[in-house]
Amino acid sequence: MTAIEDIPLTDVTTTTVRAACPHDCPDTCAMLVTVENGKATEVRGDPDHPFTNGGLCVKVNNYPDKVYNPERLLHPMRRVGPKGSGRFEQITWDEALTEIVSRFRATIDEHGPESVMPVSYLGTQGILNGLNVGDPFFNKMGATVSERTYCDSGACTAYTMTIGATAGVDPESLVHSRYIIIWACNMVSTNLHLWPFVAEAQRRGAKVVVIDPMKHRTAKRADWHIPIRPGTDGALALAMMHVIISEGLTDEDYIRDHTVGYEELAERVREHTPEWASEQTGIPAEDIRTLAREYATSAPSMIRIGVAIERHAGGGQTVRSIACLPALVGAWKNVGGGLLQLPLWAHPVNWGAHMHPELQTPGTRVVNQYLLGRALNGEMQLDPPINALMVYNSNPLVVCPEQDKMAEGLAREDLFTVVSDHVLTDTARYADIVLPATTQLEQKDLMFSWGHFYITYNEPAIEPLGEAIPNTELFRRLAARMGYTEPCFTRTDDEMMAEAYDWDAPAMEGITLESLRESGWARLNLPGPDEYAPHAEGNFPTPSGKTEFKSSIENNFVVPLFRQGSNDHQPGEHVDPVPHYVPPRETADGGYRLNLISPKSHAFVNSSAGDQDKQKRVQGEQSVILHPQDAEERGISDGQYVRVYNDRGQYIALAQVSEDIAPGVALSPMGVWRKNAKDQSTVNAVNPFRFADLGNAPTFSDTRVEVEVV
Ligand SMILES: Nc1nc2c(c(=O)[nH]1)N[C@H]1C(S)=C(S)[C@@H](COP(=O)(O)OP(=O)(O)OC[C@H]3O[C@@H](n4cnc5c(=O)[nH]c(N)nc54)[C@H](O)[C@@H]3O)O[C@H]1N2
Ligand SMILES: Nc1nc2c(c(=O)[nH]1)N[C@H]1C(S)=C(S)[C@@H](COP(=O)(O)OP(=O)(O)OC[C@H]3O[C@@H](n4cnc5c(=O)[nH]c(N)nc54)[C@H](O)[C@@H]3O)O[C@H]1N2
Ligand code: SF4
Ligand SMILES: [Mo]
Repeated sequence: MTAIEDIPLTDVTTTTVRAACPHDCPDTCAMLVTVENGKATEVRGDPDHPFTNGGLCVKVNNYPDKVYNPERLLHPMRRVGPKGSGRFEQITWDEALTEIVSRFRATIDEHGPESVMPVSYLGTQGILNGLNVGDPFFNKMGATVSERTYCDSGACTAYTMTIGATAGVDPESLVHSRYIIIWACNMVSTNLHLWPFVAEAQRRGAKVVVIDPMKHRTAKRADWHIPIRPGTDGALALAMMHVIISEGLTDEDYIRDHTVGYEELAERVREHTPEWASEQTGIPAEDIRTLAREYATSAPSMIRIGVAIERHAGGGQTVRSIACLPALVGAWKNVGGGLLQLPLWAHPVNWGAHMHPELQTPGTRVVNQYLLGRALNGEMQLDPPINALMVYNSNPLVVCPEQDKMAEGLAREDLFTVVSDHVLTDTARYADIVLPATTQLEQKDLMFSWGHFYITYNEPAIEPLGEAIPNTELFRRLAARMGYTEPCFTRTDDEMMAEAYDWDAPAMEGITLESLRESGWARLNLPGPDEYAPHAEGNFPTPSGKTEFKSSIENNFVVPLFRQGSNDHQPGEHVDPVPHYVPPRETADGGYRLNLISPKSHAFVNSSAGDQDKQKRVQGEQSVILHPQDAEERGISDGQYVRVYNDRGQYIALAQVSEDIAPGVALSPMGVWRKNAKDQSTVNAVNPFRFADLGNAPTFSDTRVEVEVV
């Protein structure tokens, strides 16, 4: 074979392929891939895409390194060493599939299909290869339904209860906002391509406020950073409403025409004075008044909530309260006014065609992945126990809480585990069979977005490496071996793509698969960002058609998208229909005095890229940021290794002492692999398994720890 450098320049065929970043990130960037003689040499952002605007990010701009990583899994493998050792031997696809299917069949025969459990999330966000790719297969099997609620499901429940499943504000309309509150979102790291729209608004005179325990990259660019105690945002929102109502800053016409339950809300917030909220949040009462007044009197005023807003006992009610604010002041009347959570709801994705919930046996057991450690190690006393696990698009050992219980469960000799991934992740090391998956450059897909109004087409740029296959092909092969004959199990990628969206929906007018393939992306057929004010005249997709201060949905629920389409066992327990305060669950009384939060890393996407050299260099090792006061009390100096611990577990972290973090709060970014950590455990070793109040959301920010020098 001729080495690339030996080929005369004139013989090199260079093409540019239109692709899409696959990551679970609101930006869903349009990528251009340079391919030279069949090898991808570069990725860059599409300069014509209004959101991507020519740039990718530190997580992805060396994507070819991920594709050609020498550690890539290129063949199926079978475990030969003890679980967790990472010792495997190469086998053929035929051997792998035969073994998987015979082990699945054996446990189904002996214990029933619920003894098999899939574990997956958003390793790729593609409609074909992402969230729902395995759902039809496991629904048909009757396997335990995997509830996947660790990202925004509590916020989705709360948001839907209040204003319905609406797209909310077009992120590009933010340039028109005059007052922007960025609430629990580190945009410059996690939603980078939205920042230029905020910066443009700021240039035009808008005030940008960040509410966050950490003065992070985004907060440093804001006009006002308001440090808050984690998990107390609900108190702040209620007190803002108290000020707005008691000082007559409401929009009476908007309230009369487009809301229900105002009397009950006004009654509820009467007791929630700024002084009361100050005690909960640590924010001076006068600052709370100023924030409420400025927010209510600037038009258009805008709130961007991050996913982190839901990660504590009262996360759901917090989002309920925040979602009431725009209607209270009539913010929705203007372009650039209102609330931005998940514009995903603008995308008419044909979810049913991907999940096939009708294949599910009614009454099938549901187990939440957030409890996976307990489900596997026996503490949940499941009957039947989980004897076979299939993991794809996820790395649960890093992203789920109670990491030690999970490691204990995964090490069970009687558990048969299959993992499909790009590399041998922490979870894959415990697998009995590992399967090689293609990366985005080797597979075809169509991308929705949870951060903007564009659909993006991902054309495969190169041939699959080794024997890697896309998830779609993996489930076609498995279904054939299991003898599943429904038409959905033999669909080609092109056929799946044709079903991906509801092409007849008004938002899809003028968009076809052919046009998408040609141009790489298209904006949904909605009014432009200079005109889009979806709720200027109300029209909320709630039962009443209004913002529901008092919700007509009075039971807790999980959006079916997060549970393989299942609507079983719904509705959940009764919920007070008027927003109220739910304080953090864990307090200093237990002896662990620091409130730990574990938001996203700057250089990883969840745990993805956590093993890539460049990203590891940028991110550094597992760290913990402490306020100088807290560090001094414990005799800790910057750069020292410390032990972070509570009753659930511990990990070793490099201490960073900084005024940027609020006193009493410790911050450890998530995503570091156990394999790369000092004592083989990372921040999720200490996080709790308990849910928040709505939508079975996680409580990663509702954790108490102590820290000591090692
Ligand atoms: N670089 C990078 N980008 C990513 C990801 C990644 O892993 N890395 N992951 C993607 C995914 S899956 C998601 S869900 C999004 C999430 O992105 P974001 O919504 O930005 O969420 P986080 O980064 O987890 O947390 C944001 C901020 O919330 C703060 N915070 C934590 N608890 C509380 C609280 O109780 N109240 C308040 N007010 N603030 C709090 C943290 O200090 C942090 O600064 O990012 C996406 N983009
Ligand atoms: N402490 C703490 N924990 C958290 C969070 C937090 O903020 N703090 N955030 C939570 C949130 S918001 C989220 S979204 C979850 C994320 O949880 P996950 O979605 O599990 O995220 P990743 O760890 O990135 O795992 C994705 C895996 O899928 C693999 N993958 C990527 N593409 C493909 C593919 O095409 N095929 C196959 N088979 N595999 C592929 C990747 O290599 C990677 O190993 O983590 C949650 N956990
Ligand atoms: S991770 Fe997000 S910001 Fe980075 S390239 Fe992908 S979509 Fe864009
Ligand atoms: Mo997420």
